Amino acid sequence: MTTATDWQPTACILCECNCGIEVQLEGRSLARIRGDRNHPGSQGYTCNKAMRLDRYQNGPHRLTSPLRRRPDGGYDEIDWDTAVSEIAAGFLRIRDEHGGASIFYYGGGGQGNHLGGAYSGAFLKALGSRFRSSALAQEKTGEAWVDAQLTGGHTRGEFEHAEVSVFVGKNPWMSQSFPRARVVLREIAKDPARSMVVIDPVVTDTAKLADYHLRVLPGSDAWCLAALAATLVQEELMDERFLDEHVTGAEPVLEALRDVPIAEYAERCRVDEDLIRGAARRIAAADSVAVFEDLGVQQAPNSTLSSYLNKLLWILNGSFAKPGGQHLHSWMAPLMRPGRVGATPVTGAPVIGGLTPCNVIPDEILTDHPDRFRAMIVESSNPAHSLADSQRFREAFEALELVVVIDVAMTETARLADYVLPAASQYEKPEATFFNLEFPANHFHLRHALLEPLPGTLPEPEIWARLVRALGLVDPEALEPLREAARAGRGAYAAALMKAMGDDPALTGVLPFVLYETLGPTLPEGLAGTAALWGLAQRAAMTYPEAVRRAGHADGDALFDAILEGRSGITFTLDEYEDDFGYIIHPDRRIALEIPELLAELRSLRDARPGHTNDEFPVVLSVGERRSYTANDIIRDPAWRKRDMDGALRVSAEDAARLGLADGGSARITTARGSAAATVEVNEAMLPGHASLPNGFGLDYTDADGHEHLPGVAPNVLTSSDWRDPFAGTPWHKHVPARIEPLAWPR
Ligand SMILES: Nc1nc2c(c(=O)[nH]1)N[C@H]1C(S)=C(S)[C@@H](COP(=O)(O)OP(=O)(O)OC[C@H]3O[C@@H](n4cnc5c(=O)[nH]c(N)nc54)[C@H](O)[C@@H]3O)O[C@H]1N2
Ligand SMILES: Nc1nc2c(c(=O)[nH]1)N[C@H]1C(S)=C(S)[C@@H](COP(=O)(O)OP(=O)(O)OC[C@H]3O[C@@H](n4cnc5c(=O)[nH]c(N)nc54)[C@H](O)[C@@H]3O)O[C@H]1N2
Ligand code: SF4
Ligand SMILES: [Mo]
Repeated sequence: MTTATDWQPTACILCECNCGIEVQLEGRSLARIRGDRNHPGSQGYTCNKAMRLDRYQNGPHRLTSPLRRRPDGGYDEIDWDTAVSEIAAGFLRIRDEHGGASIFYYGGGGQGNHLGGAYSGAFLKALGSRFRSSALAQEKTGEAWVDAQLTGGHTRGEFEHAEVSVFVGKNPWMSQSFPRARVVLREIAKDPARSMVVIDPVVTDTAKLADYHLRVLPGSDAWCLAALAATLVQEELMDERFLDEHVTGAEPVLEALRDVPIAEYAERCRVDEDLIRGAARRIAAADSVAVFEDLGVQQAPNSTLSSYLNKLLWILNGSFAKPGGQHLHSWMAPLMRPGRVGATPVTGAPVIGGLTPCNVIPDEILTDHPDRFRAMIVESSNPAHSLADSQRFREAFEALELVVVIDVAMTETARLADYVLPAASQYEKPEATFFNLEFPANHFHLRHALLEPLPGTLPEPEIWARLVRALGLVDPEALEPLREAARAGRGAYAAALMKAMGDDPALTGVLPFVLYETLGPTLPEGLAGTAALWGLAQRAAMTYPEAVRRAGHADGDALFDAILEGRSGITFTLDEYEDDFGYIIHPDRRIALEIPELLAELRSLRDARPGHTNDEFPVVLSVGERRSYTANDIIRDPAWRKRDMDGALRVSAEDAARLGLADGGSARITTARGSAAATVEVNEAMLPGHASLPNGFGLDYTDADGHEHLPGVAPNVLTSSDWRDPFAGTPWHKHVPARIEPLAWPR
């Protein structure tokens, strides 16, 4: 038994770093929190946000009973058996009437929880559902499309050791995203032998530490990045040997870059030409270059082209497969299905990595098309708040025949559901994420439950198992031999599983369910939900045999045991730098540089001008900036914040003077899609003509005293699902043309 004073290892769930933390409980509250030094990735590091996790775990926002919607829009509490059987019957009916492909799945995990979503596939496959999406399809799919062609994998920079670190539309001081971000950024800034390049219109906390701050005009990154890459080519600063030995298709790319008019493009992105050339020369002179692109380009015009161009920086420098460079890496489970591209049933939009672009979801529902989506399951996500055009999304939800939401809280999305299923929180069940993106040492952290599930709630693996059972499509008898084999031991189990899947291929489709039902009961108390990890551990050991052994695990079973035992996380693969080449999927293990569609877009920059503003909407509004107290929609209680309580609209002093806005006053923001009122903050970091609003605001919350709160602006009342990248369909949240008018002066 643990006592109240024990420090228990777990992780922070507020961003994809999932820093290891230790928690002291008082009753059911996370009373004290500190960084866990034994965590192999974060090594004791946390940011300010982790200390506030009790506001996620406890509060009146927690759901404690399955809910069923009444015709009048209210909800009745129902028991789990009723909920499960009605939901299963509802989906079976929709499958019978319209086919399983009309059942759409969204989410599957947020910043801290991917284990539950690993079980959803069994239910969906059993029904014949084929289309799904998640937040990744409104940020990372353009980059994934580029990566699929270059290498077939996902790359990450090794900032801890890079001589030059480049951040493109990325503010890691606030948004983190790689281990120990602030420590690493400070080290880079202090070390005269290392440099930092930041491309951002805002003087962010990261930009303040930069040696080269390329303060682009919002939405002009393609021109800036083209000029940077062109400098490497035109000044002959490339690593020719690397290109000869490790790259194919370079010539057409170099040819396109030779044609780039650098001085003119510098002017178009409003960055001094000498600064661009200086940054390019610094990159060229470096032994190692690591690059991180994020939402500032991924959610802005020309986003897929910008992904391509920034990758040219490290490729032309040959900064791959060496310390401090850019790396491919192993996966415990890939976040997207790599390389896969298909099309959506109604609009034919690109399905990249298996994900339907978030922005087309309403179009796939609000239509008479026979193949439209008719039903939806949302797990651990709040799309009615986090996807473009909240209003249209709500209309789409209302047009669906059946909506089920699995969440810990009554969210904006849950309020549109026919059934809401209450999940145990991430501190009440075993959890893990597949944000395992590091190289050469890649880590995986299984967290054990700190607390019993809140009464009335269930962990997702159990929810999905009940739903699959209720479908009645898997014969429970057929699982009996596997149960028996599992009791006999792992070796017997593996053999029996192979045989069972051979005898009945349909079992492969519901594998996570089979593992949960048969291996689950033999696992240590409380860990049944980790059964799917046994399968993933086997796969990792087969896919990366040497790297897994080098990390100290003899085989898949040993890896699985290490995962169950390693309370602070483990290293699951340990690579050597040369191994990077082995992760390239092309048979020649070379980077395939030519992407004709994007070279055509690069050429078309010549006749284009950055910017989408007009007389009616003259300001560029970035909707969804990461700040010190934002964490997507994970914490609803506004009292978790220590400052910026209203999520202020940041504007430059010039714009404030021109528009008649006062610091602390309020303003009306209007876009072609919507309108909202916000508190104004005059901020010298902003460029004239550019304003910003944070993400994670506009969530309603009723506190324990019954007071209702609705702080800040819900970002996506202002965005339109039409504003999106032509390749990947990713939204332009950072580039919304807007009008800002004074509403009132501060009192
Ligand atoms: N504190 C906090 N951290 C988080 C999160 C959170 O909610 N809060 N969320 C996590 C998630 S899900 C994600 S995806 C990451 C996102 O992490 P980031 O992408 O770093 O976050 P943002 O602040 O959205 O955008 C980054 C930068 O883009 C800049 N930008 C705006 N327009 C342009 C442009 O036209 N060009 C360029 N080059 N830059 C531009 C902004 O000024 C901003 O500094 O953060 C993660 N970390
Ligand atoms: N305008 C604009 N929109 C944006 C962005 C932007 O910058 N601007 N950023 C986008 C980005 S990058 C992202 S990643 C998305 C994020 O948006 P979403 O994908 O909606 O994800 P989260 O906000 O993380 O929502 C997590 C949900 O999971 C629930 N939850 C927490 N723990 C558990 C659990 O254990 N089980 C279950 N079942 N549920 C749980 C929470 O209550 C919450 O409702 O927002 C996107 N939307
Ligand atoms: S918010 Fe991210 S960086 Fe901060 S402690 Fe949590 S996981 Fe670590
Ligand atoms: Mo994100």
